[in-house]
Amino acid sequence: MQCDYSFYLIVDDGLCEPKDMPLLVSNLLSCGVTCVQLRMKQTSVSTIASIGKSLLALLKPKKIPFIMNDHVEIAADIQADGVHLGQQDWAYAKARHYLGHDKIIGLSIENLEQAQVYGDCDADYFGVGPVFPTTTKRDASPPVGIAQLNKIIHCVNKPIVAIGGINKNNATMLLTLGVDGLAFASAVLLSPHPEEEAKTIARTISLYREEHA
Ligand code: TZP
Ligand code: MG
Repeated sequence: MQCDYSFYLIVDDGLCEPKDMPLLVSNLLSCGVTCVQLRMKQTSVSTIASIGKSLLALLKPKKIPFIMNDHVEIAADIQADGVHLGQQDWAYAKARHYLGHDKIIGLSIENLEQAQVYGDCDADYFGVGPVFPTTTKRDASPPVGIAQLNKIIHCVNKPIVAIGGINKNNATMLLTLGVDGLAFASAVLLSPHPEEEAKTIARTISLYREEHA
């Protein structure tokens, strides 16, 4: 499935109450978000499935892909557009076999060695990070940093989404480096004005794209 990863919003239950997620996402639908991941680390499986269904119902009419973090079976059950898998989650080949080739599968890449190991697999994208320090992911590996991210970009032939500590101030620098997408969690979810923040981020990305079309 084709996906525009440029403004990849992560809706995380460490930053937003599950019951508030549908309204949050609904408010952000017209603010330039291009894909949405639901990341639930402290919520029951039944609630994850029901919030996932609600978000999917909002996103589908707007043709914004919905990606489920970790939970391959829930993703299949609710017909999400894809899953995002970390190094500790389902093995990539098992998830691909389970979901088939029509679904998006993203893999977390934490360093250059992992990029080299997984570089040839047919995952749809790599989520590389944390690029910068972040408190959103509690068990985050050491920050990748700009120099290592640059090496990863040059050794991998698939879309790269930068994740971890991304905000409107470092977005243009990362796009200039050559990433295809930017993942934002706290920058949007913890903003006092999430819609304004999302619009500013979307404008920053559009401006970069127009200047480099
Ligand atoms: N994986 C690597 S860093 C991260 C995840 C899920 C958290 C990103 O959140 P934030 O708030 O945008 O740094
Ligand atoms: Mg995971």
